[in-house]
Amino acid sequence: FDRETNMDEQSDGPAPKWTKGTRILITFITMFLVCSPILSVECTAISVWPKPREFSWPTQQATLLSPSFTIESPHHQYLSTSVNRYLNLILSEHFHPLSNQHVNMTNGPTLQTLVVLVNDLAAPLSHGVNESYSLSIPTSGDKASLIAETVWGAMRGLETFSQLVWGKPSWVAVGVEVQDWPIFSYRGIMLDTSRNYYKVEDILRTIGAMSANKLNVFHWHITDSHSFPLLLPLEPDLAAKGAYGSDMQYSPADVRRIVEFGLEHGVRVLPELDMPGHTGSWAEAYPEIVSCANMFWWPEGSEWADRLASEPGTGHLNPLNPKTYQVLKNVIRDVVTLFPDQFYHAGADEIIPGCWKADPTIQAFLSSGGTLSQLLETFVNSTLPYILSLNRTAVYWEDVLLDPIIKVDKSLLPPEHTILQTWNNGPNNTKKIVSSGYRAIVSSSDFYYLDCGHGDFLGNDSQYDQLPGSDQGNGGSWCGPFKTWQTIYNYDITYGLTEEEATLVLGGEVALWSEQADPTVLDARIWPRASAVAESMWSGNRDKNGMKRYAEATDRLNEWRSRMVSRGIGAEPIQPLWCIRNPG
Ligand code: CP6
Repeated sequence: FDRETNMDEQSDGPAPKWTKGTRILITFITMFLVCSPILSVECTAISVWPKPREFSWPTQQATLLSPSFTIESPHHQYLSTSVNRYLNLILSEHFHPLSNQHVNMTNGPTLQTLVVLVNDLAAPLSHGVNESYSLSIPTSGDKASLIAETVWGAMRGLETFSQLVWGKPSWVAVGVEVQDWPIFSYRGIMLDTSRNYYKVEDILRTIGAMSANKLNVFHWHITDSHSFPLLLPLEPDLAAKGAYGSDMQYSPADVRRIVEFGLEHGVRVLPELDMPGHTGSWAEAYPEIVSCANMFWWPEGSEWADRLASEPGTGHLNPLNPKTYQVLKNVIRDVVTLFPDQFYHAGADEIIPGCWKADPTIQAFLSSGGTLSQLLETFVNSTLPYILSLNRTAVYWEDVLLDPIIKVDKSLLPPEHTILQTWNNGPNNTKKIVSSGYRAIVSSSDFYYLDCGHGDFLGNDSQYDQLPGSDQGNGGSWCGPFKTWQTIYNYDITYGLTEEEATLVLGGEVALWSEQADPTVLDARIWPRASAVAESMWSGNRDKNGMKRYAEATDRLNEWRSRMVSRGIGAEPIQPLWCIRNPG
């Protein structure tokens, strides 16, 4: 109560000549006047994250939200679930903002209803679906209205509305007009569940938080060299033998729950079973189709690149073994059955020459004049047509086009069915991808990798190794410095592109690789830094004059981080509370 009304700053304080009883009485009367809805007072801030494209609140007015407030909406399998969830949240959240802002509390009618109208109830959740909405909360009358083209846009608008409500009793901003739509249609987070296992609840919590940040693609890097946690009906041995344990698997029912939860939150689930590299875990079930999986040491003279995956025994599927494709046919079919999304992530990053070369049949192929790129081409040519025949658009890591040694000929990658995801070396790679006619998803590791902050397994190249007293070679930073939220926020994913090239950039994605992350650090590693990418992708990182707006964003991000915490997301602080209480 104190914080909402900020009494200390409002009243001049009682005159000392009055008795203690009178002072208390006056204090109570003042508190009543200040907090009753008839005065203009310094009150709590409202802030929306990500910032809407067009937001106006000229009167800075607020009214009480009726305790019997309701949301009226057309019936829809996922929208109705979402409406119920938001209604419960709005009535129970009572968020206390951290800082103060001038708000005119009106004595108008309480807000009774939010009416939701959707033009096209049938549009499915798919890439490029219209997510626009307009929200109008008038100063008179007791109804607000939310109009959206699709149910997915309506969900974005419900989130915005929920952020315009605060306090106990609940106040809601009125005289608000919002027109909102995203800049980029692909706004994602990648989570690696192979290096360390995450429970279904951790994934659901992440998807829920994504939705609150208007992020719309959960890229699930399910399998890798370290474990194979996905139970596939046609190939159950892969998880039975390759998971960390029977209690560390995702069953088909788990997957359905996650996909369904995504739909209820307007978040697509994009599956990735990385291949042909990063498949050491497959060797537990099928040692005959994986090369180098059991290579726990590297020969004298190996290039550093031979170890770039920071893991011994990374494992590569053998493109020359017909058995590989028998297994893959089942695997791909199962994945397509489990995951309805139109995109299918086919992996194909970090092929390491030394790993393929460890296999005798591959050795023979290379000795008789075959090339490493031909091996990858064989692999892509034996899997991509099948993926496309199942009506999917393939997403590959950029390496298939840009790796200096092992890449495929462009003719094997039809641009209308292939999207490339960058991760190396900043914006130049994006330029190479889009100028070759491919659509791009940008995840540049210099900006968008959320892991790091710890020493590596290789013990090389740390700036700290140079410091006196350091245990040389025992530090290291295998993925560069920790990325701050500002670094993430300020990154322009279409930097250096022509206008036409920029249209091929679908959006951006931050990635949490899990060599050094697991559920104990999940929320704080992702939030609020993924909120930075969320705003940057939704409404940009610049103000109306084209200036970077991270300074203005700081106050809102503080509020938003605090609201996320009150919603059960363990987002880490970006500043001490002192800075928020002492602005400027
Ligand atoms: N695992 C897989 C990884 C990485 C990639 N793919 C990775 C590479 C470099 C850094 C961080 C992560 N751990 N399968 C690259 C896409 Cl810095």
